[in-house]
Amino acid sequence: MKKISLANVFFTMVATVISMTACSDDSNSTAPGTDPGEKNELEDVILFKAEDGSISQLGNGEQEFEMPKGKYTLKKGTYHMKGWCYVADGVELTIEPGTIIKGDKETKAALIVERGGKLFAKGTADAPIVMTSEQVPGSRRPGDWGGLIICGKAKNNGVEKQIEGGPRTMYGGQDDTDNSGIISYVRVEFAGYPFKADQEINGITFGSVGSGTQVDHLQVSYSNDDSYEWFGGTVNCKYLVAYHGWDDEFDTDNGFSGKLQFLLGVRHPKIADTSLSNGFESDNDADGSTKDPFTTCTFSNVTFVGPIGQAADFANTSDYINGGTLNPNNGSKTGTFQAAMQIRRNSKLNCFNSVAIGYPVGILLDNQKGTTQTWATNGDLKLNNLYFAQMTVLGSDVNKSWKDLYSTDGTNEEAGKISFSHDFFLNQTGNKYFDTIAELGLNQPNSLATSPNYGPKSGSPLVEHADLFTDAMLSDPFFDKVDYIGAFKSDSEADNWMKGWTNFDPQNTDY
Ligand SMILES: [Ca+2]
Ligand SMILES: [Ca+2]
Ligand SMILES: [Ca+2]
Ligand SMILES: [Ca+2]
Repeated sequence: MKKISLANVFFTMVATVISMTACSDDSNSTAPGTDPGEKNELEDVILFKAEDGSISQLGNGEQEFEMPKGKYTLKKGTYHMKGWCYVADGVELTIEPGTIIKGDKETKAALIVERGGKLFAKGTADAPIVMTSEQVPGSRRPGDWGGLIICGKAKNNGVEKQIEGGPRTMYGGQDDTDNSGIISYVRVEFAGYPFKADQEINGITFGSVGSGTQVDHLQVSYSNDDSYEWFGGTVNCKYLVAYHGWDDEFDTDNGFSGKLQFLLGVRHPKIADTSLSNGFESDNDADGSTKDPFTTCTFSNVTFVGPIGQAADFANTSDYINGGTLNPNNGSKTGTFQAAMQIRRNSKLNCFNSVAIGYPVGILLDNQKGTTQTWATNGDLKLNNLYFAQMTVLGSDVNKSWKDLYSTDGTNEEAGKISFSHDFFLNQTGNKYFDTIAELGLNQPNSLATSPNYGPKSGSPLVEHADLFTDAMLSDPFFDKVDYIGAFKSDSEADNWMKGWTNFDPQNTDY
């Protein structure tokens, strides 16, 4: 770690004064380091000389770089991030809209907001902030750099823990309203470098992030681990896209209790993780303990697009799922797909008003560790108004079986009986199963087609529902009380909240 020298403290004070007095209202300014007459106020503080001589390198080049205390504004421009850059306690980092940060491959670059640090990454629909690969178009792969990690002081159900993936950063505390800043209109592409085997940084990791933090309009594409993972915390999130990720779309652990609405997860048929890729993968903790706070996050209006239907020849086998041309060959193992929703290890995840298509298993309420099925029976885990279509099996109680098997302990099966998960799904308010994806009337849910569109056509069974928000769990004003199931009201441009700021072809974008 970089030691904070007196010189740095001095620079910090200067930088703070400058950034507080002179950083607004000049959005037409050139990228840092391009004006030879002007010394960049962040030079040798958080920005350093890059290989091309410009002052555009975020981090001093060491593996771990702690930003000195102070407030910094990264002007709109393109930066090369090296190493693990800690937005440490006492640091406020603002990133201007339209900024592009390319993560260094050799140092597994990652931007890490620590407890007491704040990130204001507030892009716009027209000028999102992009954190992406430094590789040239055509050569980008999942895991080209680390990712974005945000850690706060909200509760989790373990002791203070070090965040997954290698960096020093601890997460957790007692302040559920903790504020880590604003992350809005941000894309994270080709992140998830495997630090060690099975120790990846996710696309975006939230460690005990508090409800004072604003999170909306995020797209994670081609992550080499989960697209999003929450470890405890209370942060609420709206408008999230997980696109062609490696492991799970939305992974929730360690007592996460946030509210989430309008989420899209889309699989690539050739990419799945050795741990099995699921839409939701949810644990109370790794042991399935009954530690408080429980994982009780509440999702509404999710659209999960699984691998079935993404390619005519799709097979859920290790031969087929080899990463194709996107395999980074960096040690991350490919695997197969499992469930749209795997809720296990005592999680009490709730999901309403959502649609899932084309997974090998629809729902897996897994009692291998803990008593998740009991929570479901008791109404502590609610899954209502869910429409599933074209799963190989609707439900299973046995992990890695891919069969509709009944089990109350996750291993011993009761022959000839349909699974608890299957039965539970069909007996909840408003849930329906459709044999084919086509019956749902989605415009074009194949992500490999020329013009994918995950919205429902008029007349779709997903639209024009009254009373989708009657459950008390959805009474909070955070939830928009909409009349449709899934992430989108329709297939029209007007209802496409992804318009402008998302990018579904980051491989070929000239950044
Ligand atoms: Ca993970
Ligand atoms: Ca995972
Ligand atoms: Ca997990
Ligand atoms: Ca997984």
